Amino acid sequence: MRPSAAFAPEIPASQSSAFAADVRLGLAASPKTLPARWLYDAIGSALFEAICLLPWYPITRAETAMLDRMAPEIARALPSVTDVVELGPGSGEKLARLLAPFARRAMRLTAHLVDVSPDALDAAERTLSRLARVHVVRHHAAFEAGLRQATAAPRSGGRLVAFLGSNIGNFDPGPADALIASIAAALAPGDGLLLGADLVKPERVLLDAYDDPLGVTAAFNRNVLARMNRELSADFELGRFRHRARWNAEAGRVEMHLVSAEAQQVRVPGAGLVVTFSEGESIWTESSYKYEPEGLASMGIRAGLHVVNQWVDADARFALTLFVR
Ligand code: AVI
Repeated sequence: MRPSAAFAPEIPASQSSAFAADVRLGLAASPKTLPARWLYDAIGSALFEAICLLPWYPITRAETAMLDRMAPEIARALPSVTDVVELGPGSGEKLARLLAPFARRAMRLTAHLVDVSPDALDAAERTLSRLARVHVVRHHAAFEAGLRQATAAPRSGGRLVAFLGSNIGNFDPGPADALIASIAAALAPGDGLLLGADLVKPERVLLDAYDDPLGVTAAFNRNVLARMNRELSADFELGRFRHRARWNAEAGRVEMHLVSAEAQQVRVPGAGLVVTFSEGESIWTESSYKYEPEGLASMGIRAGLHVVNQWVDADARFALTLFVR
């Protein structure tokens, strides 16, 4: 069934063809996969904001509280910063807290927001409007492309790149290293990188975080099927797919899957595909890597950065690491 006009979002042609290309590649592969960035349309972004409020998902709360405590120290360690780039700002709430002590200085700050979701950019821009002397520049792009755009812009002082919320965890180790290396390459000597990342914790705690009892994460995951229905005229029946989170201890990651409850065929005309599922076969929709504090420090060091400080919330098992080039 096609979506009613009221729910049909405006999709730029380049976005929808990139989605179709990823769906074509991912659902024809074995195992079937989809890049996690497609979880974030308007509904997915709203569901992710709801996940951040859940008692079982500690990342956002822990990091927000740490930023409130540590932002003045971070601002003191980077006295010349006038240009802040955040990759994946979400609601912008954490960036507002990070920027508060910077914005109290006399100089004008430029905040570059990089996100694939226009809804997230709208929300973050609204949140930052409460800070005086902060000029917002939006980059509707994936992280690497947005980073290139943001760092090509002229700047009057030092630069801080904020990569928070354990967004790094959604990258496999090779691409994660490559992204940190690109960030490091965009920094001049004295510029900073603030990396917020989730740490390994007991399996039960991780499974509750990624398969919460309210079913919000399940809805977030299943929404990518609904998105294929809306944007690619697919005929996925959402009830025939189960949300599954599994802790892969060897790889150090939580995986999200959509598991076909039965053998079935699904048509995805917008991607030129008919997809066959066997019972129990899954689409792997996201990996969330979990780290040890030393591993996070090494990631920056491998990219030529120095660790200024690392703060660990021992209860939530979350780390903020400040690097300088
Ligand atoms: C955005 N990202 C860091 C979240 C995570 O924890 O991997 C996305 C998420 N997936 C399920 N719950 C939250």
